[in-house]
Amino acid sequence: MFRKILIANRGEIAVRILRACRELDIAAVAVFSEADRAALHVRLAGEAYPIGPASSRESYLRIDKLMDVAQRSRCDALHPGYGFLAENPALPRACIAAGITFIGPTADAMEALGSKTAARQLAKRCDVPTVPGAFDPIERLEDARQLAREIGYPVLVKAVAGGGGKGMRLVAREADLPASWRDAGSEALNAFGDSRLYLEKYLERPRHIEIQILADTHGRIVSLGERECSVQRRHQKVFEEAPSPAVTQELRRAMGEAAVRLARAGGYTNAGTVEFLVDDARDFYFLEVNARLQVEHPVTELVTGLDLVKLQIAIAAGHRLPFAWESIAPRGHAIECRLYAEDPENNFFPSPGKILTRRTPSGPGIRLEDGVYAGWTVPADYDPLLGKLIAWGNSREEAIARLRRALEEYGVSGIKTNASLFRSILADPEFVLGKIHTRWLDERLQSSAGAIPQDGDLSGASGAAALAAALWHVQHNGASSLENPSGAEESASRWKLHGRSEQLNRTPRRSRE
Ligand code: MV4
Repeated sequence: MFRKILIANRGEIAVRILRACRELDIAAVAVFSEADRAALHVRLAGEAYPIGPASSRESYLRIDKLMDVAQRSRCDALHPGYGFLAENPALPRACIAAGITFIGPTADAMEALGSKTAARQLAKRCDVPTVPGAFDPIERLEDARQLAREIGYPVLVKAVAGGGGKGMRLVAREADLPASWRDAGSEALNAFGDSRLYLEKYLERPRHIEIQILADTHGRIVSLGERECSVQRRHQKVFEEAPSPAVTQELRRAMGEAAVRLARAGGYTNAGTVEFLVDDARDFYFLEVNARLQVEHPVTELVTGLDLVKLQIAIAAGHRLPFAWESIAPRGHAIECRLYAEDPENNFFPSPGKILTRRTPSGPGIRLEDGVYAGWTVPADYDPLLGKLIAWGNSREEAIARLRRALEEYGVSGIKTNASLFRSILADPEFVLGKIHTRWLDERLQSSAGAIPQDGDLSGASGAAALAAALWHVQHNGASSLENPSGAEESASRWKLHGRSEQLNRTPRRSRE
């Protein structure tokens, strides 16, 4: 086993990996940019070293600096987390050159799957269904036009180096193809340094369902089942759950077998995710492979009882997976929501800043994975993910009820968060019935623009009391006496409304009542 692991990441995922190291009695080394000097992952690590200025280009993306820290602190392994360099084959290559074990797939496997068209070819070769479309990059617009005519509109123009919706354009008719082709190409060049494009038939309202796999270095590959990730906002996942309300045992087996075949053909090792689109007929189509641990891994952990980070470390150390995939069936149900420092009332604009107070939920079936603390300033330099709140229940209904309850207990002041969005989604009858698809949330937000039922809505009876309480406070103590001096508090939960009415009851009788 390893003696010391470098954690080449920040935020909640760095904290998650630190915890696994601690449980395994492996020393951990954190790295930090100037903006993260006081970050939680730095405080929890036994050792931490600076790697440069706030800009991730000059810190978390600098392979040379990471290798320098790893060698000087005598690490024997490196965990990349997700994002940053996690899927960049140059990182495992640099690790090999430095004699450090990379906790993840090989550079070759990353390369084989990093090109979307190469991955589609691989899928075709091992009988994994793909969406109709190109299997090679398309160089000329004329060829794109030809193929689009054959498969029929609408088509989706995608970047060969893509992923996550960047460099992607939906094209409804031939007249729109030239402009979309140009735009997608320049966006892809900008985002990936690679302007190559291809296209696929556009599926209208599929579900986005992904299979978690684990592969050891001795040839055993197992599927840990699916995660349903259809609730997204502009290609950003908002909710993830396991199992999927749409997946039957037969479909789970078929998708799991397809994912394992693909991983085997790609020479894949360690933890990975195979993404699929699933249509109403429950036909599934391969989309892409994510060659890393994913943000939403905890929902799989909660329904399988496995610790994916510890398993990643064990696999990298050459251990054999101690189970067969036939033995893994999901138990109960888990739902995760991603807590962002964002303003839901201002188009989800990032809302970095100092966290004044933070109340964390707990109780049955609740897990909070976050990387922040009260008094810390969320930097504006990175993705504003604060962390994740995950609920487990015996049934989907119980998991939803627990997540709803935990969101009432959760509260942060000083910055805005997107927590009100989750409260409203969890109350949506369509979501509760599991009738969701990849465009569900965007369509819902569009149709109710500005009318998202906010928790803490000031129209109801308790809302009126809360408003009265707030006004009373302002009149008697000035605006600065409010919990929320800058008006930057998230929408009040019922918990907070209750707290305010208590405050109101404690005040001297003479001025009211
Ligand atoms: C698609 C698709 C429909 N048809 N491809 C989104 C990001 C990347 N992983 C691939 N994605 C999709 N590819 C075909 N042929 C739907 C998505 C998709 C999506 C599209 C629009 C709005 C939200 C979406 C969420 C997930 C997936």
